[in-house]
Order: sequence, then structure tokens, then C-alpha cells
Amino acid sequence: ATQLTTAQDSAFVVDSPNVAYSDAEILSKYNYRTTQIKRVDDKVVAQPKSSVYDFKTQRNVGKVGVMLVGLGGNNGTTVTAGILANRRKLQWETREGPRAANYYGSVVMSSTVKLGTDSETGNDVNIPLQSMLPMVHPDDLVIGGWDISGMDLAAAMDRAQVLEPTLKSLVKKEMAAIKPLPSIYYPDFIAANQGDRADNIIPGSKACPEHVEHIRKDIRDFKAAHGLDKVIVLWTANTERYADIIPGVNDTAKNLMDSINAGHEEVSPSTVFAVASILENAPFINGSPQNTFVPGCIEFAEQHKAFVGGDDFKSGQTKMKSALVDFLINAGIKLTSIASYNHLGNNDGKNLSSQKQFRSKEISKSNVVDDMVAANNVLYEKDEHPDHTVVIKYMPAVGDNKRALDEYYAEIFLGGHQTISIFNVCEDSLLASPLIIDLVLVAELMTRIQWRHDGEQEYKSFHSVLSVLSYMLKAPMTPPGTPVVNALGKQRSALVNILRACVGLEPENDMTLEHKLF
Ligand code: NAI
Ligand code: DG6
Repeated sequence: ATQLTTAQDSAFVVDSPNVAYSDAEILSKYNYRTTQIKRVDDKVVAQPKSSVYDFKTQRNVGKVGVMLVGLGGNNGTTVTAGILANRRKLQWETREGPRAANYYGSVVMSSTVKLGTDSETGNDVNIPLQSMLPMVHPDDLVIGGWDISGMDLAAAMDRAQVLEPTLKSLVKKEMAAIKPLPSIYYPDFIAANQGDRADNIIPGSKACPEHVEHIRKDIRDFKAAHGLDKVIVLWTANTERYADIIPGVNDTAKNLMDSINAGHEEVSPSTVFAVASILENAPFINGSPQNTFVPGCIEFAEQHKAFVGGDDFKSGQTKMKSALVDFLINAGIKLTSIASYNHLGNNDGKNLSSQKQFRSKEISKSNVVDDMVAANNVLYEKDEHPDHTVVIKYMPAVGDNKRALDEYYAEIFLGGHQTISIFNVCEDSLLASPLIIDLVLVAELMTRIQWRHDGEQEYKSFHSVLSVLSYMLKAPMTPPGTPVVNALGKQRSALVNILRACVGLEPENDMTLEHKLF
């Protein structure tokens, strides 16, 4: 049996008639209270509404593997080395003194949530978010994956120029033993400047059933080789150009499958990976901005009841934006323009120096304030938007140390102006790696949660499109026809409160009436 390094079960029990624990499951009965709005004549009528759900969470996490597409890239090598360092509780010297492995930047591993109020002191009791429900510990993840570059991970980690030499020397041996599996490479989808690293390729340069089968077999082999209960597949390979959405080609599940069978050139490598993962019932997450999930791919996931999530890690500039814009607009300040500049010198920046790949990133970075603007009809007329510009430049000298400059320009009281200027410097891959971990941990958890309406017989899974992952993503995908939430605070609340519902606890409402009504 596998020795798991960390307890995988919740750190507390809920004492409530609505919650039951068995060895295998946590069962909760949860009263979901919302407010329904109706328009009657000229009046807006708000009606409290409540529906009862049963949630069932399987407690046994099992042994979990992660397969990264782009394993040999900056994110792939950094997250792998980071997990090895944590697993072995490594310490290393830096010019600023010793440093120890941690999971900083992971909302699951390094943030806390208020569980409740201490019955004696009245103080908040906070617990790590990871202990809300049984979750896989990242130290226990088995990592593998694919790359079109065949470099072993020790050499690839050197190429990435992200980690301290002292840390690299401690993980070098294990990293050298990991070699990415050959991958599919359709040159038209990523920048031409990536061609010189593509030396680890499965033959063929357009989508075909053989490629789908090859990737499926890789997933199955990885699972068998490591005795895994489940595998999560995550795309952290280069940003691709958008695929054209063509009726009859990728608009429905059937058309997409027919297109793969016919070798249609508009099916991207990332969509082939998604299709293969769906067929293996492995959740597939897209950490890049391209439209991997063409309509046919989403329909295919729905048909197979497989989980998908995306798009594009929300690591630095956009994370700040989705917090700051929410703050400004909710403070009643009329944001009128956002100018966002980036320069970076890693391979991601090199790939994005090509116009079509930049366009994918420009789209995912640009839509992130729409919901916050649309929600405030005091400040903004219908269809009115702040100006929003996104610029990315490749500057090799700064390597992975991305620079992000943002100017927020807003209108305040009586025609005055507020200008906020932000200069954000960060190692891009050190911000993205913990997001990869969060996406994997939460996606895995979602494979173990089921729900039913009160009174129904059958439990079912959440919708195939895991919008609960939104906090980690720049352009969160939601089930077709449902609204997108970009505001960072709301995304976190949704995640935390869904976990609370699974253990029968009310959403944290921050009213703290107990401290206000004496
Ligand atoms: P990178 O360029 O260092 O790594 C990408 C890797 O993917 C490379 O090793 C490349 O050889 C490989 N690759 C390309 N096409 C492939 C294919 N078809 N199959 C398998 N491997 C393939 O880039 P990095 O910095 O690791 O970023 C990865 C992705 O994550 C990029 O799309 C980037 O835009 C996205 N991203 C990164 C963020 C960050 O903060 N680092 C944040 C948001 C998104
Ligand atoms: C330049 O913007 C390169 C990109 O890949 C970003 O580093 C990445 O998308 C992270 O973006 P953000 O806006 O979350 O910092």
C-alpha cells in the first residue's frame, strides 16, 4: 500500500443533524438560500428562495497522478522541482540566507478560511483551506507528462533559469530521471520560433485518430506504471493560436470527432489532448489562453460526463486586476481606463512575440473586468466599458522575471481623477506553479463530490465544466449559458462556500452580528 505523507481527511467534524460521516463518505444536507427577482408591473420584487441539496464526498482520495503537457517548460520544471523539494522538506542557501520548501502562492495549501467562532473567546477560528475536505496532498502527487522538447527535467530546469542553483543541485538527480514523453506538434499552432526545440515528436503534423489513441495509451500506461487511481491532465505547453470555429468542423461533438478522423487541420494539439483525456475520464485543465475547448469539445466532455476546466492561469497582473477593479468599482469609483504593459524574457514571452499567439493572450487578459463593470449600472451605462489595452513585449534579458506595469485611471467625486500606477515584478513560473497545484487539487476533489436535489434517488456529479476553478484562471470557462465571474473575491467565496456546503456549513457571511448586537 502507498504510504501517504499527510493525513488526507478533514481536520474537524461537524456536529449537526444535517451531516453524517461514514468510513467512506461525508454526507451533508444543505439548504441553499438565494434571492429571486421578479418584475411585477413596474416593481422589482425580491423573493427569498431556498432549495435543499444533498452532497456526498468520497473520503478516500487514492493515489493521484498529474500529467503535464509542456512538462519540460518553465512551469513544468518549476512545479516538479517544487513538489520534490517539498516532499523531501529541502532547505538551501541563497544570498539572502537559507530558504525552505513551501507552498506559498497556493490558495489551497497556504491560505486559511474562517471555520467559525470560538465558543469561549468569541474569536475567529481559522483553518487551512486544504483541511475543509479530504484532499490529495501535493507531496503525494506522481508527476509525468509530455513535451515536444526531449530534454530531461534537470537540463530543462537549467534552461528555464528560474530556480536557485543550490536548490537545483539538491533535486538534480531526480529531475534528470524524468524525461518527457514525445508529444504531438502541429507547427501552425505555436510560434515558428519554437521549431528548434521540437525534437521529441510523435509522427504526424495534424490531428488524427492515431494521435488521440497514442495520448490515451500514454495516460493508461502512466496510470498502470504508478498504480494510480486517477490522473489529471493539465496543459501548460505553449500558447497556441485560436482555432477557427467552423460550422461542420468543430461546432459539435460529432463534427469534431469526424474532423479528427478526417485529419482536419483546424484541430489543435491541445484539443486532441482534451479529447484523449475525456475518453480516459481524466479531468483536463487548460492553463493557456487558446480556445482548446471549441464548442464540440465541450459537448464531447458533457456527453462523457468528464471534467474540463480553463482557461489560462491567473498569476500576476490579472490577479491584481481582478482584485483591484472589483475594489474600485465596488467603492463607487468610475474606472475609465486600464493600460497594461508586460515585458518578459522567458520562452513564453518568445512564443508570445508572434502575433497570432499574442492575440490568444490578449483576449484572455482583456475580458477580465467585464462582469464587474456590467454589475454597476450607477457608474456605467449599458454597454459602456473602460478603455482597456494589453501590451506584451519579449525582452530576453529579464528572463522569467516578468515586469508588469499597469495604470488605472478613474473618475472620482465631482469630475476629479484618481490615477493608480502599479509596477509588479515577479518570477512568472513561481507564481504559476502553485496555481497548477491548486487546479489539480480542486479538480481531483470535484471527482469525489456528488449531489442530488432533496428527495431525488440518484446522485450526480457537478457539470463537466468546472467553473469552481475560476479563482486560478484568467478567462474562466463556465457551463454553456451561465455567467462568468472574474472578481477575485467572489471566485474565492464560491470555492470556499461550496466546500463548506459539502460539510453542511453555512457560507461565511462576515456579518459577525455576535460582535455587534449586545
Ligand atoms: P514554456 O515555453 O517555458 O513551456 C512550454 C513548454 O511546452 C515548452 O517546453 C514546449 O517545448 C512545450 N510544448 C509546446 N507545444 C507542445 C505540445 N504540443 N506538446 C507538448 N509540449 C509542448 O512556457 P511556460 O512559462 O512554462 O508557460 C506555459 C504556458 O502557461 C504558456 O502558454 C503560458 O502562456 C501559460 N501561462 C503561464 C503563466 C505564468 O505565469 N508562467 C501564467 C499564465 C499562463
Ligand atoms: C506575459 O503577459 C506572459 C503571460 O503568459 C503572462 O505571464 C501570464 O499570462 C500571466 O499573466 P497575468 O496577467 O496573470 O500576470
